[in-house]
Amino acid sequence: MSDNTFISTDDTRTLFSQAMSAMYQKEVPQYGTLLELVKEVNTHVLSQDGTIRRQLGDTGQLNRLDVERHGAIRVGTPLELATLRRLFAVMGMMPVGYYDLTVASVPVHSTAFRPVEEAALAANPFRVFTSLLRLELIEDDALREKAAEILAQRAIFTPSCLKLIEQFEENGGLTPEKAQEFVDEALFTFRWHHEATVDEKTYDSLRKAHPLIADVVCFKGPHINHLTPRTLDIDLAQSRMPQHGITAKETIEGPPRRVCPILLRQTSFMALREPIFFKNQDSGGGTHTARFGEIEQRGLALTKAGRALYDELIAQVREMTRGVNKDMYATVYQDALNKAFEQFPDSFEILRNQGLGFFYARVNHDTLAAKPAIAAQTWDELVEQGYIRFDPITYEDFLPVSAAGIFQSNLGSENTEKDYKLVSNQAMFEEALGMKVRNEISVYAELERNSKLDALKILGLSAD
Ligand code: OOG
Ligand code: NI
Repeated sequence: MSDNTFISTDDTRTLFSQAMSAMYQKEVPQYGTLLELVKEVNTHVLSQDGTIRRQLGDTGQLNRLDVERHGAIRVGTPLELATLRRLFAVMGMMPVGYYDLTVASVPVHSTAFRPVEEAALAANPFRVFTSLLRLELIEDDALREKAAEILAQRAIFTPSCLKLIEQFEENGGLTPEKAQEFVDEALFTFRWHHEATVDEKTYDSLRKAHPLIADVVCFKGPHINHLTPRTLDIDLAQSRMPQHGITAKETIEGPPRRVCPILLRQTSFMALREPIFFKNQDSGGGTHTARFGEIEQRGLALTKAGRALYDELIAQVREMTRGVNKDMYATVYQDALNKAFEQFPDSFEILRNQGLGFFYARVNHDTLAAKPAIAAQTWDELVEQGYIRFDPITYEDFLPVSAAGIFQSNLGSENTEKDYKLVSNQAMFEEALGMKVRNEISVYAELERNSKLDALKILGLSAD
């Protein structure tokens, strides 16, 4: 079979993310409302703000905005995680980054499956935050063994799905027809199931150990627990939520509002307390909170130095808000955040000059046509003379502290203050995954480097 009979992994990813969005809209109607709100806000921002419109256009993000989503799932065993790695590869998604959530009392570690190349990101940056339960953190031996036993019995992928993954791996691609079949089959894994696979007593004891353990262990599969659209103005979206009947959490996670957005800002709301049915139970049942709503605004990807400064300022905010009582918290937090981030430059030019963020180098073809004999020696001179423009590279990943805040605000309040003794264990996660995760900073560095090499080539200059 020749290569051009295969659909691109980008197209399979788009088919899948659209199918997942349609499925989630049916499962969680409020998600549909959220999509409308985000669309309304984005249309408003694009009509008001020419700079954002140009920047998104120049970095290939105008088209992707409408399809841009991230989802999240949680799995229970190394085999489930490793098979997900193979499933996501069919859609051109690689594991990027390692997140240790035990620091926030959540017994999982995670990665994000996402595309990494510039063209693939422009086509559709669909990402799935994927967590693996750390069973070893359940202290009670009997309960831990019981959880492992329950997980060992389930099969979260359909046989056809597994077969299509194998076909992809053997042939190096799927035909459009097979890709559609793959999407339908893969979707099964992420569906919500009202029937728990355990009886009420087992559910309760696992839930008591940690609500997340019950969420992972007691169902047929790793239901998608949220699907997040990207807004261009999260404050505006948040302020319009009540008009749409949505009550968001009080504070927005991540950096404060800025002229030049950095990293990621997120807010979420409880979506559903869903009725569930237990095994061996004819009537009644219980409820489970698994699914929620979330929106996010994305900004500049930071270099190692930029990220270190961000982490330092967030630590300062934590100091400033320690012990503040609940009623005052949102206000004090907001002030502390604004105050601390005065130390983070808020101009793209300064951020670039200080090496705090990553940027795409773009050639201005008009300048090149008007002045083809280039005398500039440095990047700064190329910028000054109008040959080159630097546009911010968007952060495509997650923030563990935000993720923890999101986890906690949606699990229900009971019993989530655990002091887990085990330290982060990337090696153990990678062994389960079956490969190493890509370091996110090096992914952005490569995007920047490639754009510079391309630009130099267009300008007819050498790369040294
Ligand atoms: C994942 C939470 C992390 C985010 O946006 O930070 C996440 C989960 O609740 O499973 O999606
Ligand atoms: Ni999320």
